[in-house]
Amino acid sequence: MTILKSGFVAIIGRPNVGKSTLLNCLIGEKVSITSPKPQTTRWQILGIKTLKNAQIIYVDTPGMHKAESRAMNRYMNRIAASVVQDADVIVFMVDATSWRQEDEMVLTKLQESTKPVILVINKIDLLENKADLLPLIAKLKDKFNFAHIMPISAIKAEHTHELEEEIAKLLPEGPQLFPEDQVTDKNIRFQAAEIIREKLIMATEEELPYATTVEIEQFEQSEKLTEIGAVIWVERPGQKVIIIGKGGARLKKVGIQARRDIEKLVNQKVFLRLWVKIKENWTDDDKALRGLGYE
Ligand SMILES: Nc1nc2c(ncn2[C@@H]2O[C@H](COP(=O)(O)OP(=O)(O)OP(=O)(O)O)[C@@H](O)[C@H]2O)c(=O)[nH]1
Ligand SMILES: [Mg+2]
Repeated sequence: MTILKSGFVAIIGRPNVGKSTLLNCLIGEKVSITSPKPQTTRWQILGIKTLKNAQIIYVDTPGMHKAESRAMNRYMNRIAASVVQDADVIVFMVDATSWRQEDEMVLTKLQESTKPVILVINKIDLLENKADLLPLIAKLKDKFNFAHIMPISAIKAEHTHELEEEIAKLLPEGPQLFPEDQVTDKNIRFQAAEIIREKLIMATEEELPYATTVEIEQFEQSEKLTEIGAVIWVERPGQKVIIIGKGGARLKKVGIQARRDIEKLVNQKVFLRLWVKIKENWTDDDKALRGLGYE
């Protein structure tokens, strides 16, 4: 195999437009968690795609949102901004069904970039009439000189192959940067924590998805079994009560769902133990954030 082109492709946009769904679709594996709730992704996550002549390194990012006061939100916005700076190609993703102020904010940040930007309009499967896209396209064409404008559906893999072809054309010349069988930069431990967080986000409402993080305390793999002990950190005693649920029902459900997904990931039986603990105000405490892996 001869790799002639390689580079980093930042996938950016406001929360919930479908960035992580696109990453998983392009890689053909679940490397980044997704949910119907905004601000799901909190880290930069690489999805590595090795083609015959090129290696594309997609970078999933936290959705950029209005600067909030909490340290956690500042951290997420900072990651997204730094990924943009280091990228060779930028995929700016918006939702075909709604243009918001936060989209405008992301676009403003892109004005400074000298890299090619592809506008990806996602969720076109939700449109009754594809012609409904035309006003949005016309408006955005006026605002920025995009390298391409591509309407897609990440969830149905519609036009995602064409998107990849256009991305590959824009990559700079370069060597193979990762082994060809590697699909992400994250290890199984990280992915297990993320799977638990995804199930928690799905099982909780209102502010709770944003007040939780998962820390793997024990991770032991033997020939037949992976044993995992994880702590779910929350900010307040009331949140702990909610996550545990009546008679432990909610925590049990989260554990069962997470275990099933982790078993698929490691291809063997998993024994998963979950604890819920309180670290007051961790989302707004820089030191606590660093301690929990947000660096
Ligand atoms: N109908 C439809 N839904 C989609 C599509 N792509 C993503 N979604 C849904 O949109 C929601 C958000 O998807 P994510 O991939 O988590 O969005 P994200 O941009 O990564 O969100 P953050 O990580 O919060 O920034 C999920 O419920 C997805 O299933 C699509 O093409 N069509
Ligand atoms: Mg995401």
